[in-house]
Amino acid sequence: MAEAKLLGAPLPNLPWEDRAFASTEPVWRYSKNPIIKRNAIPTSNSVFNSAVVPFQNRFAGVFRCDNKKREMRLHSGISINGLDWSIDEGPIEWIIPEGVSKPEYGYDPRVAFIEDRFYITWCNGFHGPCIGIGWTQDFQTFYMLENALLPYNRNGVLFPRRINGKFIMLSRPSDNGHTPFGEIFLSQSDDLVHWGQHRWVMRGEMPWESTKIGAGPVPIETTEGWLLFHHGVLTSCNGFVYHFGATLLDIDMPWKVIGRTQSYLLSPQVHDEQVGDVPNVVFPCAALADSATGRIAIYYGGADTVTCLAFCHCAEIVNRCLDHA
Ligand code: BMA
Repeated sequence: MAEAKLLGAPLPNLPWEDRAFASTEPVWRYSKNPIIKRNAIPTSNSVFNSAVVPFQNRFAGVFRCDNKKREMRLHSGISINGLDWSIDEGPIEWIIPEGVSKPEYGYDPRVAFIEDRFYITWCNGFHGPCIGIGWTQDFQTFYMLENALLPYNRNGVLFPRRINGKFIMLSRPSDNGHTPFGEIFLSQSDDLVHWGQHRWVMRGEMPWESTKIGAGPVPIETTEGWLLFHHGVLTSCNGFVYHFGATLLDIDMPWKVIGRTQSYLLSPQVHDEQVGDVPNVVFPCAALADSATGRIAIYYGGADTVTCLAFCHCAEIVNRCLDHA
């Protein structure tokens, strides 16, 4: 089979570090993790599970900053190199349509550039967690839309383009607590307001994802299908352990799984992932990809406390999905 290639735009300033010579890992950590510490802004208790995108030859992002009252808030940020971030001290103030409730809280954002603007999806507090959606064009003014799906739901992730004329969103129906179950579903929309034509996508199959799974970064388009990184959770005697793996979805019918990694790609094995406010969590919310080189940089939260970076090659991950490795 031909080597899988990325179909998006080149990104010459993608943050990158080569795999260590002695390593054979498909995903390897940035040697200077964490890239964002818990106290990156004066009010923050922790900055993690955050989403970044290329923006005007630089990078922009929406960050989960839990404050010292332990309120979960979304903040906007900007970076020249994708590594050093300047995060606004105040949370995003949404311009909210008539009749839509102000978010009670917001966490675990994803950002997708579709057509002419950046869409943000996040876990929005609306009588429990549900999927909030909004947009910006400049990372300064943010417009909220109607909540996309009913409570309780988390991990709302948009595809970066329409498929068969429809906007497509993955989500993970849940409960109002620390949900002990979860499978990925897909919904379709003509206008990003009305969602339907729901499809079931996948459940956890392997032990590392046996409790629940959820979509991670915005899916990445490749010649072999959509590459989706997803988190997978197992329940140990000491609580949940969050890993991540990858799945390849059909390009035109993205509810169809072509292949997936049987082994996790990253699990919490180093200090920033094992020690923090919630131990043993790696939680990816964004990935940058350079189609010229096939390189991918994955942004993930470590132990619900800091933001970390890892790297991989598109073709190697796609091969693992197809080989069920
Ligand atoms: C999930 C979400 C994530 C978090 C994870 C581990 O339910 O709340 O934000 O990283 O739990 O605590």
